[in-house]
Amino acid sequence: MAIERTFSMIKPDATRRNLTGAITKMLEEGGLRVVASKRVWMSRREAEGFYAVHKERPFFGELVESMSAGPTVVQVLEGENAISRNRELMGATNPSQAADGTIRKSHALSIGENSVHGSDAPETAAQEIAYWFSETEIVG
Ligand code: RTP
Ligand code: MG
Repeated sequence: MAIERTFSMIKPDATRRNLTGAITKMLEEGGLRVVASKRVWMSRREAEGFYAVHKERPFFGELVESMSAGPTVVQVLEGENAISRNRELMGATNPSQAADGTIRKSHALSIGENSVHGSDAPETAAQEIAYWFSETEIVG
């Protein structure tokens, strides 16, 4: 089993509803450890940079708007197979398709306001962690 790190966000739709603790508890109970965490209110420019891979997608404007509409909690999570484990705990992008017990099934409002983000591969995890954190902010 590989100990990995992944990047996670508790999105503005969730911080607005005071769900930071509830979601973090689901991540911790799912076997992941929070090794870095901070609350940020991202600018439109930061949201555009973070989601640059989606810039041609029809939902890009809406995504940047919702991600800069309030505070986000950015986190680094560590654990066995953390990348895939976090994606399992999150559930499907569209909450109507997410499995019971997942974060999105329990808390997401819609496909756009879906409460959490998690990196999808080792390369994106490394890039996304470096986008928000310096090495000294991560304490394993
Ligand atoms: P994420 O990257 O946020 O962990 O989610 P994901 O892999 O499940 O979804 P992805 O396809 O990477 O899309 C990134 C985020 O864009 C928003 N989205 N909106 N309105 C729409 O049709 C739509 N599709 C995607 C979601 O907030 C999604 O998490
Ligand atoms: Mg994605």
